[in-house]
Amino acid sequence: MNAQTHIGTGRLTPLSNATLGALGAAVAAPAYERSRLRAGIAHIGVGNFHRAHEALYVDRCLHRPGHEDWAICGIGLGDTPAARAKAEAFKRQDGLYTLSEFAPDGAVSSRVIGAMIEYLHAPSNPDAVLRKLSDPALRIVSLTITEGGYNIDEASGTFALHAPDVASDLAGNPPRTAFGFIVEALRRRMESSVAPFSIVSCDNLRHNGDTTRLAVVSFARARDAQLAEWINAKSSFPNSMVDRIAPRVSAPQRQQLNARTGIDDALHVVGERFTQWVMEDRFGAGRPDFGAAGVELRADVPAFEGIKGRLLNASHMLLAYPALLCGYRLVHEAMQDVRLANLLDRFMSLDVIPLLQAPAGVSLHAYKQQVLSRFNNAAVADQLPRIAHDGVSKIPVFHSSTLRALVDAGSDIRRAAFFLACFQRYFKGVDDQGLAFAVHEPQLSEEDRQSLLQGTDPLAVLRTTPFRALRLYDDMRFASAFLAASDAIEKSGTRQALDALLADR
Ligand code: CS2
Repeated sequence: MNAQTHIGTGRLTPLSNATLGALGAAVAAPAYERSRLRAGIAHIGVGNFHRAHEALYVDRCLHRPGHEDWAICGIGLGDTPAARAKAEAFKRQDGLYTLSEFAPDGAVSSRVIGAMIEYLHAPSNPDAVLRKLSDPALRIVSLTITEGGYNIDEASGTFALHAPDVASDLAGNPPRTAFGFIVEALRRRMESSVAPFSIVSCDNLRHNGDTTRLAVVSFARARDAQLAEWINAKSSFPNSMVDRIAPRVSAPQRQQLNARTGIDDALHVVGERFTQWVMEDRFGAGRPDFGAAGVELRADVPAFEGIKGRLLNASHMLLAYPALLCGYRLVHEAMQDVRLANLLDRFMSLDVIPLLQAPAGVSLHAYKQQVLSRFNNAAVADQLPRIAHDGVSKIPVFHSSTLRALVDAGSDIRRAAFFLACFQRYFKGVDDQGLAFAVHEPQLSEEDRQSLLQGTDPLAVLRTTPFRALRLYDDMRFASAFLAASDAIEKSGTRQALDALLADR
């Protein structure tokens, strides 16, 4: 292969182990010897977020001595043409890809991440995945399978054994879900007296480690009670708070960034410069020196999860629906609209912060300001449809505790009611100018979809499965604030409804 192609010649260098030594100065490359690495971590769900976050921390670890056994084996569960194309690209590029980070002033820095040394596409070869997860060298399994992917029924707080893919895995078919793979691999490990791996959730769930334990142990119990006990007693499930905004990368943006680095990378990912990972130090089977790589190992992770989910993620959701209705499609553009920026500021200051306990050393006011300025980062150009996606799974996670507390305490519920009224209107898929946007709600049940589309129940969204447990439709004060907000949006449009909300202090 000819690796001698350079920026300026118009030709880009293909990315693989063979070309790593020939990359230009515009990009940093791994300084460790990849051929000496072994996979100690398997990651299920290798999306943009994982590649811009955990893989970066692992890459830093691999630059330290004694870390050869901690590389990553990526595992993809998706069975779509796009998922297959991604698996092909990982193979072609030897698991290598570029990460470009944007500072608030627009400065870009790019580096090639070498942490992922293997990639297994599970639907093509489930046995290979089971073999990998049963390998004693594998000591951590981490997950980004989305907030809805844990199959927890919001109302009962239990793992939904009847979900179709879970039921198929439990019936003894080749696994399709993360739980099917993890539990079968743990069974093999138990049988051959190999210690279990630790399981690290990197999704934005409340108590994500405890939730993962609940899901894995419930799945195992449905197979074999003894196995469930073994996993519960021997495996570790550290809670962690993960944070980095990693937008989708469009084809033109990828081309532009590739032209800058001189690398023809089909898997280029981007992120803001900010990154944070706070994790409990509970790894029964060992871990890399995460602390040296910038991970904060602390015991008070739930407090961090609380502030991150209820301030940052909740504000993302609160921004996305009214902003889409106002006609915006990018986060930083919506933030230039002072109404929307004020809505977020007041929501965080007045509705959420009084309910939170700050972790030691953290100022909630400073945290709020940082969230606002991160959303304002124009270079990141995050997409509102990305945030709006799967609101049915995400809103309950990030907003339920706040909603519950505001209603119970008789506090001001107008911002919360306006938010949910915007969410209900969002299902129409048309903004205030009459322009259409796509609505992606993969977890919405058919029954809920029908009731939202019929439009006969003015409180429909409050009665959908994810919100039913909160019984907001039964709370007179909330229901009437919700109806008032829906009416105002209907009559005068989202902007004016928001103006009225903000004027009325
Ligand atoms: C976003 C998150 O998906 C979402 O709704 O809020 O992806 C967010 O960008 C990250 O959690 C930031 O850490």
